[in-house]
Amino acid sequence: MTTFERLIRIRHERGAGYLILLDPDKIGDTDLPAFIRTATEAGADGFLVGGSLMMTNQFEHALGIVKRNTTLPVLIFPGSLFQVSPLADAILFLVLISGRNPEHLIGNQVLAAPIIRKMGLEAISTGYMLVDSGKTTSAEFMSNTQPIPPHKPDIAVAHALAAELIGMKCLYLDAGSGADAPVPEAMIQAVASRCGLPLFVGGGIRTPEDAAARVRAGASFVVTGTVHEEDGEARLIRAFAQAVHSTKLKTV
Ligand code: 1GP
Repeated sequence: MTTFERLIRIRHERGAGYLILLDPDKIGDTDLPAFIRTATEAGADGFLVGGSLMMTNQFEHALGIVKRNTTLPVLIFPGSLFQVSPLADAILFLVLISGRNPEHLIGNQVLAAPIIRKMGLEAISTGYMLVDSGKTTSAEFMSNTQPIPPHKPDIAVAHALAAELIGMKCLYLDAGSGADAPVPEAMIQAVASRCGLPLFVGGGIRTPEDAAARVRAGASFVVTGTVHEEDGEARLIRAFAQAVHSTKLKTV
């Protein structure tokens, strides 16, 4: 079974999946092996590893630790071309469709594709959309793109449909790591109801209630990162996992 199929099965069996993002730059003094084991036992469904900016050379090292301490899917969430490694189960092959920067639409993909193929790494084609949250996030600054205005769900829908028609496998709506506010429910609802692709939602999700609201609106996978840098306790991870797994999609 491919990693993508594993993710789809998780979503099917649990209603929605709960993924934890680890930014190797921000792990700092965290006891990473212990955190990964705790998160695995507490009900997370997988891990994303990556960041918009790498200030350390810890990427592959961190990836190896994550892989050695969990049997859950481990995916690269690449912030740059430097974040490619055969140690992961798969890579979200991001196309920054919300932007108009050719490097993030095709340039970097052309550079990375031969290496990814050579590594035998599974690539999951992902239409990636940045959504404005009021303050400039690292992803927005580093990608030199303009995010989608949060009160314009139709713009997100049109981008999502384009990704679907092009043949991408999934979508990611991201307010950016550490965003002041998560992606609005109305935008998630609009995209999920008009487009059939699995939908990752992340950025600025700080409470289990925030996560549940995103599942209710139609998120297939909820991603949290920053909150665990502040509180790495099992209790919080369990609360997020429970909120994601027990919430049902709201049908209108
Ligand atoms: C960012 O979606 C991820 O790309 C996670 O965001 O760090 O704000 O949880 P946070």
